[in-house]
Amino acid sequence: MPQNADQHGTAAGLAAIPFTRYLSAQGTVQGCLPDFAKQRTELTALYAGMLRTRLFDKKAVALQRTGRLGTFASSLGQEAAAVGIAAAMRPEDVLLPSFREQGAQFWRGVRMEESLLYWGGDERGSDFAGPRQDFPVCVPVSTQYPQAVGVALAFQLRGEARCAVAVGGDGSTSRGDFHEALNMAGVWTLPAVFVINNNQWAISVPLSSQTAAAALAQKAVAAGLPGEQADGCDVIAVRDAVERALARARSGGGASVIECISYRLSDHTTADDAARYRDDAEVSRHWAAEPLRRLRKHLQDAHGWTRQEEEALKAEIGSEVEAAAEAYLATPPQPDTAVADYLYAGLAGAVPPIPAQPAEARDG
Ligand SMILES: Cc1ncc(C[n+]2csc(CCOP(=O)(O)OP(=O)(O)O)c2C)c(N)n1
Repeated sequence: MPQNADQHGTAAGLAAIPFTRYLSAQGTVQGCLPDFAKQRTELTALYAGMLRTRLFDKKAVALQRTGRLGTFASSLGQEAAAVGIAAAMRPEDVLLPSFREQGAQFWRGVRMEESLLYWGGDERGSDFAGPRQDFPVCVPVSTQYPQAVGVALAFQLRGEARCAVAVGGDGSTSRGDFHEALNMAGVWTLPAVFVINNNQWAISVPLSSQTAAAALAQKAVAAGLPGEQADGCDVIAVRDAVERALARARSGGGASVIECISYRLSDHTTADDAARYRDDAEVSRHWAAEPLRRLRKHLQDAHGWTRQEEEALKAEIGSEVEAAAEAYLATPPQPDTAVADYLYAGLAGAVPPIPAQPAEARDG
């Protein structure tokens, strides 16, 4: 988190990179809240979206630990970024998520059991009943950015007022795809928003070993795009920053880069043990500023959020998560051949026969 940075102020030493935060780490308000954040209903919806993500996350990890789910990428501590991004989008926009944006997917209508099917290795989990045009989870790091350029170009060519929103991690900004995508989005003034979810780690690689750049948002500048930072544990800041970037893109102003600064409180995935490469004290420090606690404190102080309301919401979402897990566990598995069903329209004749090789070519 940049020190001596304030709302709409400038991160230390970065004249061109604005930084937005409305809720301090303690949940107190800084500056003047945007209109949506003055309304209790809006704030409780954002809080519910984050709680839904967290309770789902806990269940998914438990399912994996008991052998009933494949490897799972937790989003513990990153709920504000996911929910803030999705809350800023319109239904007709297209989300191109990485593998840690369950909260954004749920907000946009992806069902929890679909997500569990995906993490359970079932292709049907990517065939969302809800946001039909949203992209499936993207595991290859950084490929979602050039895909977003393609989507945004299609919107531009068709004259549609829609935007593509791609999300990736801090590590994803070290790959060529990221820079190529930003470059073309700049040249073609595309309606795209590139969100960097800077959770400080790319598996065991800390940010300091990933880049010498003082801010990842700075990487926008070379592509001629505006780049800014938001406190990624403040859902209000994320939604506000992404909303402004989307408004700009929708009105023909072109693409932007938003770096959301958060912290990955979990292991990288359930196949990882972060205790082997990072310090417990660092993790504990970040728990104090996590997104749910922050917004809950504000809801209590400014909107009279009660313990009863908290318990009722937890119970409601808890039942939703249990029902999704049951639906997932009750889904009959796909046949083994399904692995090829979603790769090619048809296999027969798709691969030309390999001509016989002369013996010397084979051996040499
Ligand atoms: C092209 C590619 N190379 C390597 C990997 C292996 N891999 C999976 S996640 C990851 C690190 C990603 O870090 P970051 O972009 O910061 O995202 P985070 O996991 O922190 O959300 C890597 C290297 C991959 N999935 N894709």
